[in-house]
Amino acid sequence: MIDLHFTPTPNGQKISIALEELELPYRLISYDIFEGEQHTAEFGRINPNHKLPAIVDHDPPFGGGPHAVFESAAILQYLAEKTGRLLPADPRQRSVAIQWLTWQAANLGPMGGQAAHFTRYAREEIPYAINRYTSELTRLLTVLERRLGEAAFLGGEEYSIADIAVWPGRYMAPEAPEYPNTMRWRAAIAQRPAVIRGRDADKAVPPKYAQRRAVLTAEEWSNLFGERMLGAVRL
Ligand SMILES: N[C@@H](CCC(=O)N[C@@H](CS)C(=O)NCC(=O)O)C(=O)O
Repeated sequence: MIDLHFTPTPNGQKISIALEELELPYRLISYDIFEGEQHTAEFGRINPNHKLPAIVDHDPPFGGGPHAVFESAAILQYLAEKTGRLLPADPRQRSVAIQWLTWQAANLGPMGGQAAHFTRYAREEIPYAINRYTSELTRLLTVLERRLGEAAFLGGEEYSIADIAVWPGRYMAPEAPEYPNTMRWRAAIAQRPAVIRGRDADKAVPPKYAQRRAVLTAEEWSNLFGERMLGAVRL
């Protein structure tokens, strides 16, 4: 059994989708990050970075008791290696898939996150920051579009954890006809039964997550971006 520590955002959905694809039994443990439920010492022992998602595998392939994994890309890789699925067996193709998985974790995820922060959550409108991060996001989406113009999936001809890493964020974004290859790839993956089940893993998505421009209370802001966030990692 695997415990999935989860919040209903694209990062969380990556893992619920992978677990559904791999038909691994899991228990969903939901967190309200606006309420600061990720800041407990107990969760810090599972993820020292205090962010969702994280998993605890009670039956790791190497034995020795429960194993905790944090960072969505590391979790995807762990699950693919545990099952021998969702990563190409061919070493060259596997290397390509790992490159795109890393590209999402190191580029698209963080830059998209900053673009969302400055357009949706920032307490003051800072045109320089909005321009910087939305330009970088546009550049990365263009890189994605070009890749999906030369191959069916990010790793090549095989659907893999690289696609699962990128898909939830692109699915949440509005339709973008200017990126036809990305839209074709997005629609194809959206039809997979496991993707539908994983995407809807927690139907009780708080409306706060879906707002175009989020209006947070002082406590919610502190939990996500202020003193309460810092307090969780201070010794
Ligand atoms: N690089 C991390 C990002 C995790 C992350 O930022 N998670 C967000 C939800 S999408 C979170 O837990 N936010 C709560 C907080 O920042 O306190 C991953 O890929 O797992």
